Amino acid sequence: MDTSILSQLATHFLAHPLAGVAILALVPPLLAAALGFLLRFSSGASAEPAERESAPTEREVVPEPETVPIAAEPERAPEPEPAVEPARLRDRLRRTSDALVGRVASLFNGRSLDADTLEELEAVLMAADLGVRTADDLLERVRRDAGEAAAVEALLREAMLEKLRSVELAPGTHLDTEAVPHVILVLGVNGAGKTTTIGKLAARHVALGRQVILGAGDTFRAAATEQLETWGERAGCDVIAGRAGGDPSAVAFDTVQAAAARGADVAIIDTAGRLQTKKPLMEELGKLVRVVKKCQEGAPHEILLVLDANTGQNALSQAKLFAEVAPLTGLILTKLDGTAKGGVIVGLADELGVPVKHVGVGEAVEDLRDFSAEEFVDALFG
Ligand SMILES: Nc1nc2c(ncn2[C@@H]2O[C@H](COP(=O)(O)OP(=O)(O)OP(=O)(O)O)[C@@H](O)[C@H]2O)c(=O)[nH]1
Ligand SMILES: [Mg+2]
Repeated sequence: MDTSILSQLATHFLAHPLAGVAILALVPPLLAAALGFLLRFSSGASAEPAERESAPTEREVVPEPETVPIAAEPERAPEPEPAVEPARLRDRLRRTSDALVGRVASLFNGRSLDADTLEELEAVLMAADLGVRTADDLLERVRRDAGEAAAVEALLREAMLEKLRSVELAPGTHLDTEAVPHVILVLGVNGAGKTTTIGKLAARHVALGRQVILGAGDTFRAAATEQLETWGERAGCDVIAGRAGGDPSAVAFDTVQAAAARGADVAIIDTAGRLQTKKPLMEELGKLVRVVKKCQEGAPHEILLVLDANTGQNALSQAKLFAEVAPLTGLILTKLDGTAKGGVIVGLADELGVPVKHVGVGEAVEDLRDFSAEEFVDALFG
């Protein structure tokens, strides 16, 4: 624009009667803005809005675990977790393998199949927690079919595989669901590993993109609810809890209702585990199953019995008692990593015929394995 035009405009503006008022009104805010600008830069303050510091977000109120950096950079994608190689089943089943296969192998080391070695084999099988019936059956097969010492191990392997195959699920179906919500009841005596197994199971369903709700049906022990809540937090799922000492059936009912209302895919209900010989517990569990049946058609879709492999033959008698109060749909045998009594799984398969869904071979989430007869026998026999 021509400067002469600008100077003419300025002259007209200044000659206007309201020019002084306009200048007086504009100057203070302009000065304040300039001063503010200078102060911010001279103090080295960041360009973040002041409200960020005075009003912390919810995330900042909850203390983060120490390993999580407080000033995370939002725009950078998180580093992928290094894949944890799950421990080999063979390593975890080492003690059972030694007690069963190891002893059979050393028994026949350089010896032939005769009355003496057969008697010793009987003792080994009886001590391997297979159960009397199963041990007898295996011995009978060796007598009838083995012919020579060198064939015994392969024959035992084949016979055990056959028994275990009758209780395995089709590969890839272990976490299948039937309905929304798919309701799972978890039973078992004190310390069998119910709550831990529920935590692992929940984490596996969540990893498949499913919404999971847990029910703290063990209302008899205060710590039981806390333990389940810890697993719930870890797996990223809600926990429905009741009053301490309250009615476990009411918690089971609330859990199924909440799962249905929230559109959850899976509801897993924990239960108390007093000794199976105490009648009231069994009555309580019977009632709980009836209540869950009334909540939703088809529920419970699964009733899983958790058994501690360390209890050996006792696991078999526990299973028989639980089967009387609830129609068991699956077994989970835990703590196979720390016991020589894992042979009980063959006895369970033989005498109970209830599918073995999972086996627990450690305390981490990835230690809850889908049961496969072939993998199991391979791990035992090497
Ligand atoms: N080594 C090993 N430990 C396990 C396994 N499963 C569970 N445990 C441990 O066994 C202990 C008992 O497990 P819980 O899950 O509390 O057992 P529970 O059946 O809920 O016990 P109650 O609530 O008392 O009835 C815990 O220390 C678990 O970490 C497993 O597969 N291997
Ligand atoms: Mg528990």
